[in-house]
Amino acid sequence: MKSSLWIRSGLFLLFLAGILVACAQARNGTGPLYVLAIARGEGRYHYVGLGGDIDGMINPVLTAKRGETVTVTLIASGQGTHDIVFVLPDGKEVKSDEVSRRGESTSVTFTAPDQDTVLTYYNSFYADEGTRGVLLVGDVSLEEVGEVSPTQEATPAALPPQSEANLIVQAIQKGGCTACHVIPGVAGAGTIGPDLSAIGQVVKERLEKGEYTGTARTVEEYLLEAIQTPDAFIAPQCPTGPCGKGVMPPTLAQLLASDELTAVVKYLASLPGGEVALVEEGGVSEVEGAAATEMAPLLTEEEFAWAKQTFFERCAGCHGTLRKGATGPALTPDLTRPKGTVGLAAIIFNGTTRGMPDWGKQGILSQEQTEIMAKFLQMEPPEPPEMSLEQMRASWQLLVPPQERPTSPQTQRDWENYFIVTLRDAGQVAVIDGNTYEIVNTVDSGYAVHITRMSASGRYAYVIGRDGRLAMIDLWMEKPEVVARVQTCYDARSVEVSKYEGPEGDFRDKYAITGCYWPPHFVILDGQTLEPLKVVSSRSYTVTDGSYHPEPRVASILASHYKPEWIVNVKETGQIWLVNYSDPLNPAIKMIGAELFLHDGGMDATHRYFLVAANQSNKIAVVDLKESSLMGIVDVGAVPHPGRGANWIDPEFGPVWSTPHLGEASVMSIGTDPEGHPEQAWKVVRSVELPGSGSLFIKTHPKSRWIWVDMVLNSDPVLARTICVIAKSDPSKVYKCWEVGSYGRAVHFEYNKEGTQVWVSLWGAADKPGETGEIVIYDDETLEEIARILNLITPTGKFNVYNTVNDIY
Ligand code: DHE
Repeated sequence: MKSSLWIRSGLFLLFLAGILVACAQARNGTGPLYVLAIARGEGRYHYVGLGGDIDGMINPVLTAKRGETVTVTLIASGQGTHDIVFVLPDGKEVKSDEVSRRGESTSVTFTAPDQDTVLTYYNSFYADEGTRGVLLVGDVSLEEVGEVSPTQEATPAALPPQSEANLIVQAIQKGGCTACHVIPGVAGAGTIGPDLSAIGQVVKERLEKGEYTGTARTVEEYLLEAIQTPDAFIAPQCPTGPCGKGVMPPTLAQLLASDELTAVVKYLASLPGGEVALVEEGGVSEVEGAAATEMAPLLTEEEFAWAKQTFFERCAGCHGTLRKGATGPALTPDLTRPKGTVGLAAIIFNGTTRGMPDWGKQGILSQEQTEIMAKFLQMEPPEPPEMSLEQMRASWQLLVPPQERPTSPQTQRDWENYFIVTLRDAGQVAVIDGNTYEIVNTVDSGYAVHITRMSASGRYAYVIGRDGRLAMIDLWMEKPEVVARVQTCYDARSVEVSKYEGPEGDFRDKYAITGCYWPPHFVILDGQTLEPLKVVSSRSYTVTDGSYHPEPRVASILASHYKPEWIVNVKETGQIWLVNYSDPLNPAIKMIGAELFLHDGGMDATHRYFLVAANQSNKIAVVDLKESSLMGIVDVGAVPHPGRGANWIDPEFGPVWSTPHLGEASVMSIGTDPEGHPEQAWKVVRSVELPGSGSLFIKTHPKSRWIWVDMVLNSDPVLARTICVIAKSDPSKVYKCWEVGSYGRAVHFEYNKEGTQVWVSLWGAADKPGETGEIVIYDDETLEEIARILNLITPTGKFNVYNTVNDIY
């Protein structure tokens, strides 16, 4: 299975190379063994080093001691016929066999001369194209190359110059700069920060016109300041609107050595114009990029298995299991290979301001692991398996059948004021008494629990893990326990229940539904037992150009109060499905075309309208649940992320629903009252600036004076643990911001049943005793801290029973 998959995905070459590199390692002591592959870039062939110090280098410089046995193995790419020829000092040549078929290999072995010298190697089929390099024997250095033999004269120009050009490209890739910017000569074209194609000229004009307000006097000083203290001056225009504070990571300068920093500044100052020199003289970045598009780096089987699992657990949520992108950008090899291992690893390590977590800085992935992941991302994505209804049934466990459960609440506690708190990295949820703050029970649920929703009566809590495992907890028990379990997919984010009661029937506590990322489907379950009843694929065609999408993931699901319907948001096709559950084995589905990348959303205060973020499209789609129709699509800021949003009455514009953003530092409010305030309906009526971007959640309560908002994914650790409140009476600005703790990230809010207290999670690290995480409880009236529930393992989402049942937010 594995080898056929590899061959299908074109990885046979890597497999072969892996064996050869392994052989090379096994031969240590008998002299160097180098592995070179053939790659094509800029319309020419090149040798590319595989493994060791020459990994990824174009026409690498090889070295050997005097008299050592040198073995060089060549692997064909499947295009053209190739060989490798070494020219000895006496003019004789050591020539390999020809190779042409993809993965075919040949080796040459010879004894290095017993003198300091330089040997040229070249490809006899493409000698004129610069497919050549050198082997340095003994103590000879690269600078001495050039006068040894006529064949070697041409060599230095074809080498990857250890020159400034190389340094610049590598430094820019190390900083992951092209993840956010366009920088000529370096692969990648980010659209978060300004396009730097002419930055030298732009800065010059900016300094002359007096637009600039920092302390720099020259273009170089300006650029250095922009890297070292990015917020000293904010450039006016970014590709998606005005540039924001706190977006460019201040840590970049620490990542670069001083010579790298100087080279990058000098290069940027030379733009436009300097880029020609970079590409032509160095010839490195484009060549490397082009070569890399045909060659993926190597991973051992163990590294591959680790990367595959880690990607699934940590990355697939945003980038898609097949890496076709959604909340995060697509990561298919055509896009990742030009960025190269260094560039990708830098992004993985440092994160980006558009919400990519800084896995390295957080200590979750080591430098070495980020590099393995960077290499994995340049390979074809392995396709995970499907899951049938029969397989789901096989996983189903009815631990306590309905007839054996209590018929009335067995607890004296106010169970409707329980909070079900996700303990993300423990794979558990804590049931916490909202009156006493006692942990009533901690129950095992799925891996990296995502959300909890309550049955319409509130009695049952349904907890979904990222691994698609669903656990159902009976809150009427003295000590709430899991009464049923099932796995409906391998990767899930959403669960909801049937809430409708009306002329079409009473469906309360009858059904549940899970929404899956992989396989892309939703599953209808018996709400009392979790028996899987029906699976429906979400594979379909996009609303934009009608193209087929193989992995349209099911994002948020909400239960309508108007009809026996679930609102199922299909991310990559941009369709909002209204799924009628009155006949769950034969569900009628109304497909409403909305916008690509639907993610999370909630209802307006009347529960008639549903607002959902099409996050990478920077839009909010609005559906009328009474009329089952699309009301509009509203342009908002970069990457809206409302959670379920926040409903409140704006003093000027009436009822509004608000969303913060991942990609910009703002909270935007949309009018939701088409009858009372028709002018404002489905338009952004207000935008409030936050101290930073990276916000995931917002919350309020009808009784509250405040709107609470986090900045959990901000790359600045202080902002990431800071929360802010906006006063409803003066919503033009943030009223107050403060740090929730001295470590971790502050994330997600929930009110108690009375609407008088706000719970905030401080999301720590599971392996840091004392800093694993806590819940901080505030008095909503005074904003004073009331209590802390300490030593919880990575608490994230919290769901109050009463508020979740009644959609209060
Ligand atoms: Fe979530 C809601 C998906 C990352 C905590 N998250 C949702 C929903 C979706 C979703 C589709 C809406 C469910 C619904 O209403 O039916 N989340 C995703 C992702 O794809 C993403 C971006 C990446 C991933 O790999 O999962 C992601 N989410 C996170 C986190 O990193 C958070 C902060 C911590 C965690 O659990 O990993 C996180 N998501 C939450 C929470 C909610 C949520 C707390 C529910 C908010 C609410 O109040 O309803």
